[in-house]
Amino acid sequence: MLYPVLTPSRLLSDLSGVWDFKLDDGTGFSDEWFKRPLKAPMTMPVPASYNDLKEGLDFRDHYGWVFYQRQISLPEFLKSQRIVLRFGAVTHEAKVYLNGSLICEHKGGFLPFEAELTNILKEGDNLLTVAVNNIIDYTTLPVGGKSNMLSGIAGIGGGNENGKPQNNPNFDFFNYCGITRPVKIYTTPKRYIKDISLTAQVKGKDAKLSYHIETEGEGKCLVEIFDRDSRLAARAEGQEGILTIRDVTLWQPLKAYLYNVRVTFGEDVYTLPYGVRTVRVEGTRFLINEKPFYFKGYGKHEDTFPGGRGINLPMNTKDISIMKWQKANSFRTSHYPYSEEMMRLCDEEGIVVIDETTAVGVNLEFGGGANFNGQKIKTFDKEHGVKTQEHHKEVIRDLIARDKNHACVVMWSIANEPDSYSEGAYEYFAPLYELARSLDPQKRPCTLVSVQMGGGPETDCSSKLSDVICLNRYYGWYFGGPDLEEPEKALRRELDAWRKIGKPVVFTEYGADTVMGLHDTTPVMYTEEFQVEYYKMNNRVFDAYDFVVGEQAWNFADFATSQSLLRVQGNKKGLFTRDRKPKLAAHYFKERWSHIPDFDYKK
Ligand code: BDP
Repeated sequence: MLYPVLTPSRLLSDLSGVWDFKLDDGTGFSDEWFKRPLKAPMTMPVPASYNDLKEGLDFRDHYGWVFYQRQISLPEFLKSQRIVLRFGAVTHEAKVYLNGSLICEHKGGFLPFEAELTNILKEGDNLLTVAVNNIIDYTTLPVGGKSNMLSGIAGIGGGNENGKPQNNPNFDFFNYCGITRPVKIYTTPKRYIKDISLTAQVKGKDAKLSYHIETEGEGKCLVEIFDRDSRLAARAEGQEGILTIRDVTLWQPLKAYLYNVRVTFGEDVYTLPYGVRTVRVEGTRFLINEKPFYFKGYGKHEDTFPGGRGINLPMNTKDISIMKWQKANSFRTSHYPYSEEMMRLCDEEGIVVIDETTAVGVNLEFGGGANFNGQKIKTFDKEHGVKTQEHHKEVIRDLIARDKNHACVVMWSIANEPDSYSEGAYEYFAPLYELARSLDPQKRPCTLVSVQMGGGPETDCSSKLSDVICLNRYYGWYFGGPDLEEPEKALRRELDAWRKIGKPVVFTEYGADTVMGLHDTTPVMYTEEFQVEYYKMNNRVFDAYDFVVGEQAWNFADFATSQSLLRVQGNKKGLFTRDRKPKLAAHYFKERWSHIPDFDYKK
């Protein structure tokens, strides 16, 4: 799927702004709010999550539908063009109406979707209404349940019944919702370029690029590649073929280099920035451009105040600047695909990305299987367990369609902390890996991110399915903390077991909650000193194992969650506060990572 851009043949218009907005009071659909202007609407910025933008729990914890509305009109001179309405993301489900008629529906809150407006736009004003649903359940990704409690992370609980229906997320981040990414209208000629796929092979100094152009309609295709100085580097005709770039400049972590691939098809022109690099796993090494790479970085969230999960371009830029200050080179898009704008920025800045689906919470074992009111249901129980597999496939399809050309993406994460160790897990996951591998033209490595209670290589189906073993481990925090000695031994024992399967291991999460400003001479839990000691212990162990090829701290920054006894106005495991001020551990990692090279750290 192509990102909408302005080109000599395509017009682009951004519908960001203040829209009309209303929480559904239960009559939104029966009274057909989408048919006429909303009565007594509030104002609401688009794009943003709505939850923190008006005061009160009823608003923040609203359960169900909300309505967004505005008028749109387009200039007459666009009549000859194909006109497309495009949403970057609407969390979690959308129904889009134009002049009172449903024109498209979409499930899944973190990937783009489109509706063609070409023959349905009227002259003058058109009423655009978007109904947005924030309900999560056993069929959605992320997974959640319904409760009458005002609390709950993954079964840790601790809330009070208040009788109102609530989302009960089976995951540890606030269920921010709304139209969270840009809404755009773009045009194309009637015969147009639908999609572009590129794969590079590097031979000596040259790169061979296999390309495939999908078009609507027949015609001639021209593909030209320009270097950064706008010099033609390669040229070919036809919808598919091979281009040779001589003396190629590779895209490298932290040394990005992007070519511009310009495709011309009849009247349509589209330009795609493209970095040439290779990636593969060999034995216990993760090779980028054939050199062993070491992941230094974090799991992140798209989470800022007050826009929630709404796109925040300045913060994205700031985050990458901080990463570079700290000598990090990578992050994981925990626990959902990030905005296309962030992915393009990572291509530009040379940040390496593990690209994750929305599959978080596919695990009903959290809290001892007591989540969702203590029902003790097995995750893959045919009758009562999760019903996410079909949607999971859709998400994988759409994610790869969106991100397949990004140089920054070096691995797909199929899920975060699923129940990958109990009955039915292999049968659930094997087809998903197969699908990802068949769809990705670049054949990137695939992984899933394993939860600590899943045990080791014998029980976790990741050991069979994944190219890289990704571990979320909390030795010295949830497991054994505040003691760090016994947890260190346990971590070593676990790594001794993983060594036997001969695959690279990346720690995709490890961390300790730390409230900025709490200090002590003895490192006690929640102080900044404890966080540093915790990381020193874990990192010492990682350094002792040559097949550990990466460390991604949990989390880059503090972030919002549901309320519970273990969450102090959110999750405080950030190396940085939510407004990006460094804790002691941020300085510790800056020092550590300045001594760890991006390549050849472990020979
Ligand atoms: C892991 C989850 C992550 C949580 C983290 C934590 O993958 O989303 O935020 O634990 O507890 O289980 O901080």
